[in-house]
Amino acid sequence: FNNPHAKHGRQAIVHLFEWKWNDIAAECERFLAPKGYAGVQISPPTESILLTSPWRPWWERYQPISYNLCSRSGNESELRDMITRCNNVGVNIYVDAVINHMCGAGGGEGTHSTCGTYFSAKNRDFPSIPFSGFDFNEGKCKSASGDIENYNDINQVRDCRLVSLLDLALEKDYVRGKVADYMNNLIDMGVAGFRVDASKHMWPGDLTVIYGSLHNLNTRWFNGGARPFMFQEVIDMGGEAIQASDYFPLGRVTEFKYGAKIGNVFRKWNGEKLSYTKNWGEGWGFMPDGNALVFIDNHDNQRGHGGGGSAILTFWDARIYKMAVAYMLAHPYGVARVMSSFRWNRADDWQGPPSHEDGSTKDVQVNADDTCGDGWVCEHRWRQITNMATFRNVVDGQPHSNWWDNGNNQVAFGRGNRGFIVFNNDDWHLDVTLNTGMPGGTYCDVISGQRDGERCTGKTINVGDDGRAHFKISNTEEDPMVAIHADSKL
Ligand code: ARE
Ligand code: CA
Repeated sequence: FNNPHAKHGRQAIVHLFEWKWNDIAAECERFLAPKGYAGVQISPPTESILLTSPWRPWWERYQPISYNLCSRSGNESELRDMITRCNNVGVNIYVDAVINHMCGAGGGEGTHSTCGTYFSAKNRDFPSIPFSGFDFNEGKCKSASGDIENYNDINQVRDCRLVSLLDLALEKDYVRGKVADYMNNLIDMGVAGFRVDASKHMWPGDLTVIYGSLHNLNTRWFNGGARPFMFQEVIDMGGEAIQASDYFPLGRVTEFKYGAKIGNVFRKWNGEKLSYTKNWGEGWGFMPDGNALVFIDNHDNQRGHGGGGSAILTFWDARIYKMAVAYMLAHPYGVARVMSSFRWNRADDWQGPPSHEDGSTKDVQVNADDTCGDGWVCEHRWRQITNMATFRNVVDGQPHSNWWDNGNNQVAFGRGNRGFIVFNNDDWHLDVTLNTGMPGGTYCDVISGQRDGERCTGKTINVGDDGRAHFKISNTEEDPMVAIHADSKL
């Protein structure tokens, strides 16, 4: 369950948060495959509650009403078409699976769902699956309110309602079977794996049984016997009864410490310095490399939900955000996920994706210069980030090497003889000759530009036959970093 089954040596996953299936299909073909992204994490594809107060919040999708594949992103045939087209160009699809719960206890009764399916939150009745009162943990939960009140009580965290969301009795064979049917339907359509939402709130033993009944991946696109890639969303910042390690036997786990720490480093908060990241990864108390799914921000903590706090970097802090994403993509630790967001009014963290008056999601607008418009941020298309996703592919399998730092916030490191990156996050110039470990020649910096045939649209870096190169980076540059790799050699 730990293998993302990426094709063609591709490495980075991108979360196309709230994108419509048709846009994702087009993006796989026109951008993700040519640029070398390995896969896409998609928003939950099931039918969900439809909320109007506040108006169509993004989080309505985390409240399933049925397992019909009919959501704000599109219908089942659009989903199927997208999975097929992305697979055909070697881009994997990973589904955000919301299987811990259904909608909130106060979700009401009626057909206010994304495709009009009837449900009753009050009676715990979801007839289209069907789930009824017997299929929830009401009897099992011991908290006074029925909600999770104490994160240090393991039983509460797993058997009570997360923010009032009706908690499924995953110990029941019947419920496990319905959840597995839903996931198997997607596997058979060709998805490569799942982000398992709210994993902390499910017993590892229950998940073991469910995962055990999942099909192998579809052999139209994957090797026989390939198991789905599973990554569990578990927020473990330390100090709680439930730990990320409880989920290691089940696959990869989100490493939330990564984004929180890197935010402090690049913001220079709490005495952190870039030079302290020489032993970044397990040396910083993160989980074992083989278990980690890493990211700078996610759809929750970029807007103050979930874990991480105010240190989390997002596109709103574009300059240091690009540096942090570049650092993640250059560094060998973990499976890396890039966030792709929409803009929202920051006072209203609930605001859903760019939408028309009727609540339907807008198409993603792509500009002539490859950036996006109409409210879509498309961080994954920012040149610095796209080119570093390519860097990660080029240096795959190479060790972290040739570390240099100035004792402050200027650092550099390489990846064997395939790539080298230099950062200047100090308030003064960087001017230094470093051993890059790269073969001699002229390289194009993939941050300020990129190689275009024989020419370079950005800075050029000359590496001597001894592997040494001179780097000058002003602290006032738009992007105070330089990166070169084997494929950027002129
Ligand atoms: C919304 C409303 C609630 C309302 C509920 C039901 O905001 O007020 O009670 O609906 O009507 C998302 C949103 C929620 C939203 C929910 C359902 O973030 O605001 O609730 O959708 O629409 C914990 C979990 C972790 C979870 C975070 C957000 O452990 O799994 O909370 N993250 C995932 C998703 C979210 C999603 C859900 C789960 C639910 O990524 O997008 O919620 O499907 C400490 C703990 C963490 C805890 C964190 C925050 O750090 O260690 O475990 O995370 O605090 O409480
Ligand atoms: Ca639960």
